[in-house]
Amino acid sequence: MKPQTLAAISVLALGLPALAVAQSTADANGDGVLTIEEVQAVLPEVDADGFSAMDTNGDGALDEAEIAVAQEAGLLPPSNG
Ligand SMILES: [Ca+2]
Ligand SMILES: [Ca+2]
Repeated sequence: MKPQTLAAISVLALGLPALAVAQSTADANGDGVLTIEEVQAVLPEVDADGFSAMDTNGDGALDEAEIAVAQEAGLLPPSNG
């Protein structure tokens, strides 16, 4: 195994929660929260009702905590999916 590979694995293991990776993938504008448009870009089957169910504080965007809850509830796929 090459040193670069080991370093990459260490970064993954120590640093980034898998959640942050998924969030950054879907977070098209990089503001740290997911709007319904950003969710639907990766999960077209999510409708307004589904989004509202995940947006527990009703601010129109999913923050990190809301995404985590949605993933635990099975409303969003796991971060590595
Ligand atoms: Ca965003
Ligand atoms: Ca919210």
